[in-house]
Amino acid sequence: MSDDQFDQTRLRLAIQKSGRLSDGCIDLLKNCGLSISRGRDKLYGRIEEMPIDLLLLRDDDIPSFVADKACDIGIVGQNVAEEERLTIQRDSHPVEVKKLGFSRCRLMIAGPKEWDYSGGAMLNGRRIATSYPGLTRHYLEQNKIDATTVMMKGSVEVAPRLRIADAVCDIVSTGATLDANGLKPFVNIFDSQAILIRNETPFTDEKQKIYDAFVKRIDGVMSSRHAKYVMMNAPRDAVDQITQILPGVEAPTILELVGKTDMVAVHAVCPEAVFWDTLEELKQLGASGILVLNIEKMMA
Ligand code: PRT
Ligand code: ZN
Repeated sequence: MSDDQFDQTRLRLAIQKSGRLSDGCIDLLKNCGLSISRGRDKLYGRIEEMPIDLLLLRDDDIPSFVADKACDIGIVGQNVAEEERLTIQRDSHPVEVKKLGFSRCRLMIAGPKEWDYSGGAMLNGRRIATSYPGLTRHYLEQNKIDATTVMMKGSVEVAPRLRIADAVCDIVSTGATLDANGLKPFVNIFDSQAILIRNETPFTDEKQKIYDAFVKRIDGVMSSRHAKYVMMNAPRDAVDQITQILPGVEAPTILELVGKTDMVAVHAVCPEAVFWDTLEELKQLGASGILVLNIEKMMA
């Protein structure tokens, strides 16, 4: 990598090279109005619109790269960040900046379908195969379950069939993988989604400015995800009641309608989802021509 690529005035962001986090990361960057140009080795990229460099890594390496300051920030599953925190000894671990709402999954203890699971005591004396020994042991200790863990890097779901273990503790999304392997989930031990992490050491002023601008763009994308722009015509004397019904709205914009004195146009940004019930209520208050539009970008 050239010196130019390791420019210290640019913020360095680690994302997964390819896998279940990468589409969500690319979409998030795209929605932030950022496009990526990738280096020839495909391990390095550059954001065109902001001074941000990208390192494309295996997800498991992202927390340590951020902890070691090889990268300033990273996007990783909470499961991987927490496993690293529980199993790797270091002076300081990366801190979670915010939840990003994609790559949601659960870490679950699962076992043979024929087990009639009646609680943690059933796991006493059993062996549990997992790629997450830290999180699994933490759960077992918290719940006073006397089971052992068997570390497996992949294909955890085959462990009971091969008699390597009695049960598994693995990531579950739809549950199809467990089902196809004759297993069923017993207990959810950890809810996960993609998170933004950073090294807790203060950045230089220059990097802090880039970081603030980047996080502000992410906030804009996150807050516009459920937000709607609502427009309607409404009786002037119903405006107060309408304002109360619109979720999260404090002060809508009121516009005059040419040639009408008793009716006005009401425009408002609703930060929360607008459901059909709300539209029905608005109609009952005399609103007409109600439009609910998606918002592409928003900045507070
Ligand atoms: O190559 P690299 O090391 O970067 O990637 P990886 O293979 O280790 O991870 P990857 O891309 O599979 O997952 C990255 C992150 O996505 C995980 O750390 C989780 O935070 C999140 N995630 C979300 C998932 C899933 N959903 C998921 N379904 N990670 C893994 N799975 C696997 C799970 O291990 C099991 O094998 O999918 C299977 C279960 O899926 P269902 O739908 O059948 O239940
Ligand atoms: Zn991985």
